[in-house]
Order: sequence, then C-alpha cells, then structure tokens
Amino acid sequence: MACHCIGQQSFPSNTDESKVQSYTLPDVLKMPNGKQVSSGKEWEKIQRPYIYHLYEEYQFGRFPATETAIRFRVLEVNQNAFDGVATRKQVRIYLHPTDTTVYTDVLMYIPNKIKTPPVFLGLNFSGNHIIATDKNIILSNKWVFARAKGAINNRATEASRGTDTASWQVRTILEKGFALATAYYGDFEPDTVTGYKTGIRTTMKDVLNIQPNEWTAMGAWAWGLHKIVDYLEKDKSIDAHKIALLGHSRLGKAALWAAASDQRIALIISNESGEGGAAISRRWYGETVQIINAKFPHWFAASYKRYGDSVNALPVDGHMLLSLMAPRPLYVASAEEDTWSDPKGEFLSAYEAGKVYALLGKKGIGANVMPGLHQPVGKTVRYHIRSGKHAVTAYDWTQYLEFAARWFKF
Ligand code: GTR
Repeated sequence: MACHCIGQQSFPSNTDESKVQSYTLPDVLKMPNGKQVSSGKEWEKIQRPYIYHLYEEYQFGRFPATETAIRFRVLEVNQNAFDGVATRKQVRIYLHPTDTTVYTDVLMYIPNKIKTPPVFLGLNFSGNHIIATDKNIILSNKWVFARAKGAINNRATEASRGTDTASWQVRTILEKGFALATAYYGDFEPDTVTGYKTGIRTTMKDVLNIQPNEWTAMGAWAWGLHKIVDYLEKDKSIDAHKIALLGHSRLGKAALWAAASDQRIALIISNESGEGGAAISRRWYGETVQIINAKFPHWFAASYKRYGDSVNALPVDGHMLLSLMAPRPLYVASAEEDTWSDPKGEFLSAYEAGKVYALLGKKGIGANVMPGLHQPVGKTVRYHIRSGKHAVTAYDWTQYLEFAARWFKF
C-alpha cells in the first residue's frame, strides 16, 4: 500500500490488484421507485434525468439552467495554415452580455479540401499556443500554472509555443479530413482553489443565476464547452452535427460532464479521465475519492467530499457517468503505466455502461475481460489500453480518428 501525502496528511492508495476488495455497483437501470428500466423511453424520461441530477448533487454541482446567448468576433482567419492544408481561424467568444473581459478564444484549424468537415473539440491545458508551433496563434495572456512550459510569473511566453504538439497531432487530424477546435480551460476558471474568484463562477453568477458554491470548477469547464458548442453551431465552415469531444485526464472528467449536460456533442472520448471520470471509484486502486477531494477541492461538489471514507455509499460511480453518454459513440482509453487513473476501473466502467447502450439498441463492449495492449474492443462503446504513460499519443489519435470517421460515415 502506498501512502499519498497532501500537506501533513497521508491518504492510502493502492496499486496491488490482489488488494482490491469486492464491491457492488449501483444498478444503473434501477429507477427511484425500485423498478428496472425496461424501455428506451423510460431511460430518457425517468432514469437518465434521475442519474444526471445525482451527478449534479453528488459530484459536479448544478449545471446552470439559465441559457445565455453568446456573441463572438472573428479575430483572425488565414487560409495558408499548415502549408496551405488548412484554414486557421481564431474566434473570441464573449460569454457575458456586457462585460467584454469575460471571453474565451477558440482556435480552429479547418481542412481546406473538405466542405463542412466534422470537428474534434477539446480544451487544452495552458493556452491555444501550446498545440502547434504556428507563430500566428495568439499567445494566451491568462493565468497558467507555473509549471507550464515556458511560463514566467504564471504567464505564457514565446517559449510556450508548441510545447504540447504531441497531444494534438494537428496535421494528422487535418489529413484525415477533420477540423479541430480548441480553447484554454483557464479561460473559464483558473485551476486553483481560489480560481473561482476570477473565473466565470464569479463573473457570470448574476447572468447565470447561480452562486459559485452551487457548482464547481469541473462544471465551469463543462459549461465553457457548452458555449463553444453554441459557437460551433453558428460556424458554417464545420458540421456542428458532427462534434467529437475529446478530454484528457482532468479535462476528460470535464468533457464527460459537458457531454452529459449537452447532447449536441455527438461523440465522446475519455482519454485517461480516471477518478471522478470514467474510473470506478469503488475500486480501491490508484487515485481515490478521498485523495482527489483533498488535492483538488475546487473540482467537485462539497457533497462529494462526504464519501472519502465511505465510497461504497456514494450514490454514483463511473459507469453511471458513462451511461449518460448513451446512445452516442463513446471511446474510453487507458494507458498501462497510468495506474493512477486505474485502467481496469476505466474498462469495467465502460463495460457496465454497455447495459444502457444495449437498452437503446447499441452495442457496448462485449466481454468483461480486459483486452491486451493495443487491441481496441467494442463498437458504440469502444475501449483500448496502450503501453506507456499518462498522455494523449499518436496511437490514441489514430484510434479516435478511425472511430469518429466510422461513426460520422466520413
Ligand atoms: C492528477 C489528478 C488526476 C488527473 C491528473 C491530470 O494530479 O490526480 O485526477 O486529473 O491530475 O489532470 O493530469
């Protein structure tokens, strides 16, 4: 047993499969009245909203019910990006009706050869400028982590450009005929305990009719994606019916919550989203509810913290979050060395969510036996585990592009 220290306190964490105790998952098809869901209609009308609200109550906080209209300004368009392969577009989305300092900048690359292509959407970790070496990407001037590459005094510098190209594989995405849209998650809320004070949970609270403590940083990032989808629906250069949302790690958790909250997102990819994302919390392996709440108290609802040492009583678990993606195509991926995210827990969760997909006439992952490395399994719900560490790699992108191409008949 390894002990994970946060400040003076240490929390137990485990990576020994033989020490994982048995657990019982909440039955995703058991309705509040005790009966089993027996039709797709019952799922849509009763069970899905019920599970969604459990997530609002116990994990992510309330998702703003007040819809707002966005305004946007195209800051820049250039048809010669990536040696003429793509059009680069940078769009500022104003989130607040009057305060023009509340915005997110979306960077898009759209393949020139394809008319209204499907689009991959994903938040990035420290500014749009990290995803490609393209010098024309506007350098974010928002707060970033001190550890972000090239950062000085928590701000990006020229040295920050192109520091995460490996995670984005833009050229490959374009070659396969997809567009890409990305924005910095810190545009919505800086990822710190006090980040809400300068983020949209404060700046938008009167517009959205929600107090900062009624929702969470994860909720803010998910809502940010929701607003980008509003924009994509207005952008005639891409097909907004074919939005594939990809999220890695903490942004995988945010992506799952965004897709649970916004069904315009047509396809979802959880890349190593781990605890609080795809993984099964009841499995004592890797990160735990207790650890994640101690380390990142701003990510989740206060009620989630009550389950740190009684995880078996938690009304939700990863398979229920994944079931909120149904019937949309869902890809869950793990990495062998990423034990912190609990690959087996991610797999089992994807497998379990298959019950809801089956109810809706879709095929999940057939067997509950984990596949070997680099052997993707499943149809509408797909899963792979690859060798290597916690990251988004070229291998992952190859699978996601193939998956999206198949589902978008593209
Ligand atoms: C870790 C955290 C994980 C995961 C990861 C990341 O520190 O414990 O839940 O979200 O960060 O986002 O890279």
